[in-house]
Amino acid sequence: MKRPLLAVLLALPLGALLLHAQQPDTAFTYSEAMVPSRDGTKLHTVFFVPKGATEPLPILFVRTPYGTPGKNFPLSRAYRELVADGYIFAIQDIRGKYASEGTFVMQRAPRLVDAGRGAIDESTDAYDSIDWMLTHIPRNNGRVGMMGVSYPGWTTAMAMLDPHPALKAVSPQASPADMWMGDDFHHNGAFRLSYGFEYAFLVENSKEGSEFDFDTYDTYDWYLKLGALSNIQKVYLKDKHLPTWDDFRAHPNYDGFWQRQAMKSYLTRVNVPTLNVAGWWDQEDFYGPITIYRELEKHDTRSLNFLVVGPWNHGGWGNGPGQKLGNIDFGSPTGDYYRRTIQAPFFAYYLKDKGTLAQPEATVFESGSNTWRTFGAWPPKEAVTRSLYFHEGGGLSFDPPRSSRSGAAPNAAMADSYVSDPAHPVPYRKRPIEPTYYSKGSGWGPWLTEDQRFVSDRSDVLVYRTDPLTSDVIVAGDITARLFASTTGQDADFVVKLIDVYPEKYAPDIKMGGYELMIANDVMRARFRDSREHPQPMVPNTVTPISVDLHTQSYRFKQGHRIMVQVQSSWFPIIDRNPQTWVPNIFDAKDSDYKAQTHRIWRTRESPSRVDISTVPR
Ligand code: PG9
Repeated sequence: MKRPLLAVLLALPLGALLLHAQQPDTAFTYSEAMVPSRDGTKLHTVFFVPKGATEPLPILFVRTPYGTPGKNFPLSRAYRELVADGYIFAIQDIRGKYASEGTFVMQRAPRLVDAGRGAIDESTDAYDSIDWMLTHIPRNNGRVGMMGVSYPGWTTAMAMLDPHPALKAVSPQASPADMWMGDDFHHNGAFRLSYGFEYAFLVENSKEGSEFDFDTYDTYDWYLKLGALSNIQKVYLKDKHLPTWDDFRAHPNYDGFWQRQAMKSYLTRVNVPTLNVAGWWDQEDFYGPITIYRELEKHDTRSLNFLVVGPWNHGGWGNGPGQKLGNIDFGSPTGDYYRRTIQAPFFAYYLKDKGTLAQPEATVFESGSNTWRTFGAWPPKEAVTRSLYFHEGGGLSFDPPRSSRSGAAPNAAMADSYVSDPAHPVPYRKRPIEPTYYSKGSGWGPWLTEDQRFVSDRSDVLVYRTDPLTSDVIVAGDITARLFASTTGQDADFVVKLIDVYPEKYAPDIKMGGYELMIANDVMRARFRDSREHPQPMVPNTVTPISVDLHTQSYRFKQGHRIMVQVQSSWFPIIDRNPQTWVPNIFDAKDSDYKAQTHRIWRTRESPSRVDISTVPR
C-alpha cells in the first residue's frame, strides 16, 4: 500500500514513525479486513496480533483519517510500553479516507437522537467495528480500549459518547472539542488562516492528501500578497471546492453548524474510564482536551475521568522522550514518564485487570520548577485569583492603577496606543514561516515556545513587565486577560501573551539569558465580545471591556524572573487579518475594507486592564 502522506506530514506518533518504517515487526501477525458498518459501508482496518501470546488479549483500537500502517510498521517502537504489556492493535481508516469506503466529512457531527436506526456517525462506526472485532479477531479477551492523538483523539472521544459495552477504557489525547471556540480552525471566532486553509487543502484536495504548493518559501509573504480572504477562492482554488473551505466561508459566526459538531452538549455522562491528555504548548488542540475533561467532570460521580497535562506540543508525549521542546529543557524525559507510569498502567488496569490504579484526578507538569504535581481537582480548588495590572511606562504589578480617567483626551497616564496596520501584521512566529506541515521541515511544531523578543520592540506590540520577582509566583489554574480597549475603527483583534522573562544572566544556560517564554496566549475577535452568534461592531473611540480567555496553566515563575504581558492586534498568518472596519462576513471582505486603526489599552482606576492569574502557595 502507498505510504500515507498525511500521517507522515502531520508528525503524529504514527506519522513520525511511518517515515522510518523499515524493519518488519516480527513479533506480530499482520492482517487487513474490510469491516462492515450498519449502513453497509466497509472500513479498512489493519490488525497486529502478537505471536505466541499466552492469554487472550484486549484490543487497542485507533481510528484515523491519516492512513493505516503497513506490515512493516515498527509497532514496538510506536507503542513500546503497551506492546511490552501485550495487546492486539487495530488501526482503521475512517469513512471516506484511504482504503475505507464512504464519504469523509470533516469532524462529522454526531447523529441526531431521532435519526433512525440506520444513521451513522463516528460513534456508530466505532461501535460496529468493535462488534465485528470481538467475533473475528481470534483470542481477544472481550475488552477494547481506544486511544489517539488529535483527529484520532476525537474519534476516540466520539466512540465514548455512545460506547459499545466492550469499550472499557479510552484515552482521547489532544482531541478537538470545538472548532470555532478554540481548536484548530478558529479561536474565539478569529479564523486560523494558515492552519485552516492548509489543513483543508491537505485533507480534502485528494483522498490521500497533498500539500498546497506555495510559490514563496516564507508563507507570511504569500498570505500577505493574497490580500482579502475572498481571494483564496477567486485566485487559487478557482472552480475547485474544498468542502471545509466552503464551510468556513458560509459559517463565520458561531451558528448551528459549529454548535452541532462541538462536543460540549454531548458530554453528559462518563460512560467509560477516560484518560484525557493535553500538552501545555499544544499548537493545535489545547482547548479541546481541557474542555472535554471539564465537561465530563461535571458528571463524574464514579471517579472515572482523569486529566494529564505535560510540557508538550501537539502529540509530544507520543513516542519520544519529551525532555525538550524547542529551546526549552524540562529536565527529565516527561514523555517516557507519562507512557510508562500513567498510560500503560491505565490500560493495563481497565483492560487486563493488572495492577492497582492509583491515578490522581489531575496530574500536571509544573514547568518552571519542572516537577510533576497532582491535584484533587483541576483547576485546583485552593487556587486564588491575583491580578497583574498594566501601568504607565510598561509597568506590570499586583497593585491596581491609581490614575483616573478625567474628561481630558487620552494621555500617557491613562492608556497606551498603537497603530495596527493590516498591511504590516505582526508575525506569529519568526520568519521565514514555512508551510505548516512542510515535508521538508517546518518550525510549526515548537512555535509556542519561541523567544518572544522577536516582536517585543515593534511599535504595534505593547509590552508590560514586572520587576524581577522577589519570590516564586506559582500559577495553577485559569488565566484571563481583562482588557479595556478602544479603537478608531469598528472591529479589532486583541492578542494577549503571558510570558516568563528569564534573568539576563541565566546560570543554567547562558544562551537563555533574557529569554521570553510564552506560557499562555490567545486572541479575541472583538466583534464576538458580547455574542458569538450575533457579532456587533465596536463603537469607535469608546472604552470597551474585552475578556481574553488564556486558558489554564501550571507554571512557576521563579524568583529573579520577570512576568511580562504583550498585547497586539495581529498574529499573522495563523490568524487572518481583521479588516478593522465593519464587514458582516470577513470571508467576503474586499481589499479596500482592510484599514489601519489606532487602538488604545486603558489602565485607569475605572478601566484597569490586567491579567488575572490563579495562584497557589508553595
Ligand atoms: N490538529 C489536527 C486536526 C484534528 C481534527 C480536525 C482537524 C485537524 C490533527 O492533528 O489531527
